[in-house]
Amino acid sequence: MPSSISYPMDVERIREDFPILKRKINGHPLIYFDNTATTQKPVQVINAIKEFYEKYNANIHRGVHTLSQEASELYEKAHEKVADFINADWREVIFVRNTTEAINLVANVLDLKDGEVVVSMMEHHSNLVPWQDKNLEVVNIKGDGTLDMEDLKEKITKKTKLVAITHVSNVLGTINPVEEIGKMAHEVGALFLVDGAQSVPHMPIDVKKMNCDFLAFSGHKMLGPTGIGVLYGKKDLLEELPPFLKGGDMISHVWVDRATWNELPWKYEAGTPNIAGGVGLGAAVDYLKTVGMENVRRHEEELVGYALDGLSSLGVEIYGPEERGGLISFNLEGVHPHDVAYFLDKKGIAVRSGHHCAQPLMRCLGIKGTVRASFYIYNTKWEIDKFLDALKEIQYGLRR
Ligand code: C6P
Repeated sequence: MPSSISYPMDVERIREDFPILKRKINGHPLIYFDNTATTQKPVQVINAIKEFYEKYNANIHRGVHTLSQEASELYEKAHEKVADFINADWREVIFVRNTTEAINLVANVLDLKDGEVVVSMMEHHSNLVPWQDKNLEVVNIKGDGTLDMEDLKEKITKKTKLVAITHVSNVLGTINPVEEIGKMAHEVGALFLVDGAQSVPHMPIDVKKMNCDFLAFSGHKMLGPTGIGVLYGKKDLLEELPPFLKGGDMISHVWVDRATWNELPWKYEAGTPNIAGGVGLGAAVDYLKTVGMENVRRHEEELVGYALDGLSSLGVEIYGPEERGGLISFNLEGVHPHDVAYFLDKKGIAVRSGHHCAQPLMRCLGIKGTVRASFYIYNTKWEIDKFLDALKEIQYGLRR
């Protein structure tokens, strides 16, 4: 665990916590630039899960025996850690499987009939498809990859019931002005949902400051295990809305013909949850807090600036604005993105290629896909140099 939270971060020290970074891929040291898809896990998270199964495994809220009590406490503590991380009340933190499930939960419990849902052209399918059976308004993006705020102003009207926008685009890296968008939504009496899949892992997040009604994010994109994610919702709203899934643990009293609901957050956590996953996410949050989210953001800004300079000098096509999260989508003229990714893999470099679950955005950009390099706390400029060298090799091969 890093001991200090000063900047610059001790990246070499951080790297020691990630066993997978010692792996060689195709004879080369692994350079993992696919952090937007999922991040690697430090030993602290791996050990927290291992320790849970070795010492505390039991079902929660269902037994008076010691193990069940301990497991319940650990799981509840994980909610508290996540709540503190985003400045929420722990009862407002619902554990789900991932961002996708969090957004689907909201889509299933809100009554959006006779109203409109406003989304943007840069949404991931997970914040688009769940709304497609509602009346949809889609906000355009500008040539530089930022949200068209004039179009947004026009599309948020008295008919709007919900504005659902991504905080950071997983393709363009665009950081949307969520505080401003939230104000616009609330002015017309609409609710505001933020897809935080690409922001919560990478920058300080304060739900009170953002004033969102819902925030969705995934544990596996912030050092945590897969299968655990979060829906934050304002307490008053969650108390008022109906439950989504029904069954064990989400009830208070049950008769054969009716039931009453448990208090938050359990009202929205039906059935046996991913207890070990929750504990693992708690450990991930502990780790990120030690590093410091301001430091995470600064480190990524530095890496992304360095990579952008390098990529520009190679003359590749770069998508998205200058001011961005820690990811870059690009294309090499005349080479299919999958071929670039395949070549990079031969050098031990993992990037994602394709449409990145954002097909409408690809159509809007007039392309089939991109290559995407995305960074996190353990990445270095040395790795970016290796990545740029590999791209130069591809360009050299094309010229021959
Ligand atoms: N984007 C990517 O490689 P899940 O799969 O539910 O954990 O996250 C869905 C999701 C929602 N919104 C945004 C902005 C996202 O980036 C993602 C996941 C990954 O870009 C996997 S497709």
